[in-house]
Amino acid sequence: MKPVSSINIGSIYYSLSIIILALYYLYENVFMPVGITKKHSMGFKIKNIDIQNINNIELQQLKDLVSQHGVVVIENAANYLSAQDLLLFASKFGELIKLPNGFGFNTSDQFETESYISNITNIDQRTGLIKSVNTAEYLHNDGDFWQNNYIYTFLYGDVIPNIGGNTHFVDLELAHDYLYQYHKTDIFDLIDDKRVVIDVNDIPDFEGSPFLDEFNSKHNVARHDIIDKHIVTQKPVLFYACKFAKIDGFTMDESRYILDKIDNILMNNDFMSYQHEWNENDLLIWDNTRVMHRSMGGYYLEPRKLLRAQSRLNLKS
Ligand SMILES: O=C(O)CCC(=O)C(=O)O
Ligand SMILES: [Fe+2]
Repeated sequence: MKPVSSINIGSIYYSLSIIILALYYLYENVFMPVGITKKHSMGFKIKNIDIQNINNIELQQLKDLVSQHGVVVIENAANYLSAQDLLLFASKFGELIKLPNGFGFNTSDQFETESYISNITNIDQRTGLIKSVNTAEYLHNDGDFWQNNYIYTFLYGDVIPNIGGNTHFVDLELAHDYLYQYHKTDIFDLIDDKRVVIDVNDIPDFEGSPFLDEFNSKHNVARHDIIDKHIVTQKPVLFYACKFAKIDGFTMDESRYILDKIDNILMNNDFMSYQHEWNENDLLIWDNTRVMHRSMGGYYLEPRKLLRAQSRLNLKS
């Protein structure tokens, strides 16, 4: 007869493996819709990387991680990252992108009309007072008005509120797969060969900015395939910019109807989402052709300040 203790250990192992198998089954079959496979998790976390002295090999590894995971989180990126440090880092990925100040966000320098850095904040840069903001609280892709929209955003956590203030991301590869699998006739087939049309002149906060004159002299209205192929992964991805966009060939009402439907699906499917809970000194890097994002608000009058830079990678023609 076996000693009592070995029987117990054996049965504990057995029970544990049953529980693990059951949890895995639940994850794959209940939380993940049938037929959809999660390849990589968004919000892939990296620690201990000296971003101020990054070498070319590490840089390439980071780019690959961003393409695969959509969003990469560098935790405790530095003791403190200044706007200049952030720009230097972002410039190593590609060409820095200048934007008009305004856009609901405060500029780093109130006298500049354009800058490479945006302060995503509710702190009035002149008075220091906190104001209520709800900018960017809907799913969108930064830089959608550029035809060449292969743009990375770099967002650094400077002042983090005690409540709320998370950033929500949606994986556009999984979103594509889900629409294809579960909404083939009512949605996917309607948008399969369609493009969204994005006109920079429609952005209210850019109105009157000299940026527009320069932009209009060099660029046309941007048109993006709604069902696209990612430049690096070569996997199909969804791209609709935001639910307010116009679809080529559809009226504004028709566009709104279909994009609302898609947006609701993306907003209500946790398996394709990642919600980033900010810590001070986090640095997020995301690929705007791979994920959508939005501010989740909910920080009321708690101070919040994130520093943002953008750069365009030079793979797309
Ligand atoms: O405030 C946030 O969480 C996101 C802001 C945003 O959309 C951006 O930085 O592009
Ligand atoms: Fe954004």
